[in-house]
Amino acid sequence: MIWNPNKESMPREQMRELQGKRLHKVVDYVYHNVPFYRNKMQEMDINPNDIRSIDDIVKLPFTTKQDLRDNYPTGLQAAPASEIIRFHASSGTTGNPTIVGYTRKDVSVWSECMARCLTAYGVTRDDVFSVAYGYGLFTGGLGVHYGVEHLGAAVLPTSTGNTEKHVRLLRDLGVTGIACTPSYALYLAETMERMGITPDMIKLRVGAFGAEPWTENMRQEIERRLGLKGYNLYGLSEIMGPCVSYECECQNGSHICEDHYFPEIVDPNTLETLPHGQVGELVFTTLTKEGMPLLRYRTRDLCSLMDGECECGRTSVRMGRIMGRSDDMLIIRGINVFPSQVESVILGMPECAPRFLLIVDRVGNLDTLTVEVEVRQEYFDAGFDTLTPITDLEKKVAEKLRSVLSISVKVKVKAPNTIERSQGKSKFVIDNRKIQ
Ligand code: DLL
Repeated sequence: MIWNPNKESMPREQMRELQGKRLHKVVDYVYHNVPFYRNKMQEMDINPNDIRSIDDIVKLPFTTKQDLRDNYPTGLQAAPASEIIRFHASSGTTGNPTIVGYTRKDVSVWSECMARCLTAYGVTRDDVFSVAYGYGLFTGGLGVHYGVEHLGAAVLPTSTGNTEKHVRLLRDLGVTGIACTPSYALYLAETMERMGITPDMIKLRVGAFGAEPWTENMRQEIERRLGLKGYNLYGLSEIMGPCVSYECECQNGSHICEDHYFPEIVDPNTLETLPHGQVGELVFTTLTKEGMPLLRYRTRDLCSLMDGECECGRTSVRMGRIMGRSDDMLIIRGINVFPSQVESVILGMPECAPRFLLIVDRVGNLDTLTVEVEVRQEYFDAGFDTLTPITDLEKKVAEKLRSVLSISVKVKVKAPNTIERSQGKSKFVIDNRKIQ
């Protein structure tokens, strides 16, 4: 089944024509409503009339997360405040989150894309679907929730946490679909096993997994332990949220909702456009967004694009799995974490030296973050540990990190000069999860 065959299976020529028209419109819209874009375009000596077809996209300026930060909180918003009906926010690097405002039309486009995706997974009105992404500022919970309702299936807004209750609800309500991070799916499987509940005692058959990188091995393990078929779901808050792209039953790449989000792959160093098939940084232009439209937004995600009609009948360009990032962002339990956030906390604590190490691990299917930090020499020399026990300082740093990162962190305070110094570029992160 295809939810919107007019768009999802549109002949390529027609799609490019539609994209060209929409691109002209969105460029004209931001030119007149977002000073940031008007200034950039004037500097480059281009105006909306120079953008006539989708091929003209290469003439346009790029947008980065730094641009969003510099224009915090709503400097890139194009719609008037009265038209905004919702905000979401994603983690920033050093304090400021990225705020995204949505108009009613944006939320409706988003829900429709989510319905396309759920239909591609085989979800119908007869399903009961548990949404176990976090509800709140994160786009996962509400984004999928609205899609399930738009499709007409029944939504169970479980969010994260209270996993045993969740398992009981899955069993008692005969829940057939679930959306969550792949690592939470494994944690759920573990909880189920501990409770003595086997896959044949529940009715789950479809899983929508994303918000963090995962592998084919993880897919097989989740499928076996939960007794369902697991599909990839990709998205990012700056562009919309979940469902910028989705897998179909062929599971050969993820179909991009190309009538709304135009994809490009560029070389992250030269910013030159790369041909489909080559791995590079994924860049999106929103073609229909009203709240905060973005031109050539650099996602920092590395992947490749695939042409050609898929056996499912959809004609949209597909993207391969995310193979890494061109920046240092980590995704821990679905939360975006930048080493620079940790750095800013540590620099703000007089007891700590500006020397730290992040160790990411996966313990029993849950990601953990340990931060090792050195105490300053003067504190150490002053018999610091006898005055303030190390455990108190560890607790203090952990609390501060938790409030900035929104995840719990284990902190180990170490004696001066014990964290390894490297000759060249400092190595701040050890990621032991091996998920890529
Ligand atoms: O993670 C939106 C989302 C929610 C997607 C629920 C899927 C399901 P952000 O918090 O802004 O938004 O994080 C976006 O997460 O740039 C990728 O690096 C990563 N990411 C998202 N989906 C996938 C995926 C949401 N399927 C960042 N595979 C993106 C790999 C993913 N990485």
